[in-house]
Amino acid sequence: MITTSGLSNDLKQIAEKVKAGKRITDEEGLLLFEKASLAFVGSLANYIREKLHGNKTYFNRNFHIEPTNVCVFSCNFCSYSRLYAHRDEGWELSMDQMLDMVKKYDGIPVTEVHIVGGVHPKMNLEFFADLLRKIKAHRPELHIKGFTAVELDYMFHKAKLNNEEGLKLLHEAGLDSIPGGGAEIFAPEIREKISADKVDAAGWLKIHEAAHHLGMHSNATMLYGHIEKYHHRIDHMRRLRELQDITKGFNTFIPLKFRNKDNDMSNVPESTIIEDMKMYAVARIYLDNFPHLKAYWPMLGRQNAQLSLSFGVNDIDGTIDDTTKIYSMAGSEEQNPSMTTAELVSLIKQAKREPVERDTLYKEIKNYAEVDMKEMEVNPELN
Ligand code: V47
Ligand code: SF4
Repeated sequence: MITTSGLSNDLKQIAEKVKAGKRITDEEGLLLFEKASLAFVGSLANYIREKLHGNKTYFNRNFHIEPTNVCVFSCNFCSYSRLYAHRDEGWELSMDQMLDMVKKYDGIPVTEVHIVGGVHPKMNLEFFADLLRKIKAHRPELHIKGFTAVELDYMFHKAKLNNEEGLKLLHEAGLDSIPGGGAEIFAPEIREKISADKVDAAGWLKIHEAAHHLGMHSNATMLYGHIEKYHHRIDHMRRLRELQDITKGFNTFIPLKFRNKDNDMSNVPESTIIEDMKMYAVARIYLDNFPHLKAYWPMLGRQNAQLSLSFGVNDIDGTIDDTTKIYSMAGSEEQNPSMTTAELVSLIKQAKREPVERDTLYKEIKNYAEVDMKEMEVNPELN
């Protein structure tokens, strides 16, 4: 229920729009950030979330491969990468090491591998196409979500291919979908200050558009809570909403909270939990054409991810199994991000939501609403 008594007329109008299923404008989005209480945006976001998904809260069983943290770029917020000149301080996985990581999951019912890393000048398109073919030869049904638009842009330029040619080649080699990373903040006046040298907004959007035209789905992120202003966040989401109107290829929007440990922006304070929840809620209200909103728990911490389920979020990513370092290196409280299925299910149930295991494209695999937690502890199939 949304109560509107005591609200100013402009906020009342937004509530009326949301109740009628109408799209809000940029100005209204900005007003929500600037003027609305957390309780108000939360109730609107929750109304939309429950209209779309009821109590269902999705997660998947996944693991990451981070091929390298050596990177030709130098984003100021990144705690993870090492420049090529300092590559002895970083890691570079060989083909065999990466295939061994996949083989470690033989017999374990994971459905997705997420491949993401630094942009290494020697790991080129052919190398990654080969990796994809080898993963698929070993485990054809495993969904490969791989390579941010930043990694793809660099690979395609080096291989002298356009986006369509490069994506087609990788898709044929086994790439199923594209993660949402590298978007940061699209507005050039902020992008130039935090990640000046990598693909710009237009380039990021073109890659996702080309992927959607090839029938591949993708996600979109936004790095928030640093030097950007609210209007930059709205600008970012507007560009995504416009592309989604055309292609309908985005599955999920993932706001990523800036973490400030050990990077060149360590002097910038991190956002408060109120700001974080507001970010999720406004995203749920503004991005009316995005089916899903994800809280990525390794970055936000599991308790805050749980809280976000009351602020529009209907997905908390997956088991991860301690296979990512991006956030632990940036200061997340999740130093060894790994959750069993039982832990994820219990986290969702504590928030009085309905845990549903999904695949990457949101096909439902199992609804855990009626599964007894005691049975989960003793049945390895459910863990
Ligand atoms: O683009 C790097 C972010 C992203 C920091 O598609 C940081 O399902 C906060 O995109 N503080 C890569 N964020 C990770 C990513 C992702 C993660 C989970 C799921 C999906 C998906 C995509 O990590 C980068 C950047 O925005 N990042 N450093 C930092 N200090
Ligand atoms: Fe490289 Fe990505 Fe880190 Fe930027 S965020 S320096 S592109 S690894």
